[in-house]
Amino acid sequence: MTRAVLSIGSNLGDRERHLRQAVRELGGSVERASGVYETPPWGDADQPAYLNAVVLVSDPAAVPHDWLERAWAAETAAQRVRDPERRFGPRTLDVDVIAVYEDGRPVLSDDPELTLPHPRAHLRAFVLRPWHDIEPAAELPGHGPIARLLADPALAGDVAALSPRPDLALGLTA
Ligand code: PH2
Ligand code: MG
Ligand code: MG
Repeated sequence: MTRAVLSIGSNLGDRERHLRQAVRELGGSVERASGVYETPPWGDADQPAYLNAVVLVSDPAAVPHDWLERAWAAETAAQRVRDPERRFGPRTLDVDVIAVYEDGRPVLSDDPELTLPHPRAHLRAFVLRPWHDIEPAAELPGHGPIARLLADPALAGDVAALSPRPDLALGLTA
């Protein structure tokens, strides 16, 4: 039995459709989807704004690596084209595995393909805020409660820059 926290984002094409498609691709494993936020691009500034959300998934049969494969499958289904020159560049759909729990315990991994928890999640307001909305008591393994991470003054500017988009619900919202 594994549970996972997935971050989904899109900043190319029909962004809302790509996020909805990600939820559809993840199918019956989806337990909850957060609301959608419009977020300024992190990393390369010269790209369009993102829509971001967080999805909680679980599957009695899935091993941790399965979530990475399902993330890639969803990205491929959204016709994502990878630009090896631009690691943080624009994309139709990005599905990142933020944390995985196996039988309730956090999975830690330094596999470069699937580093767990996600090595930059604690710095990303566009991950922490929607996750906190649907799981307020959650902890990011190794970093403590996400409520505390979100309250860090270093993140205040990024948190303030997130705009909720209640017009774009993905379904299964808490
Ligand atoms: N994803 C990136 C790079 N920058 N910025 C925002 N706001 N949201 C994202 O999902 C995002 C980003 C590469 O994964
Ligand atoms: Mg990403
Ligand atoms: Mg990614």
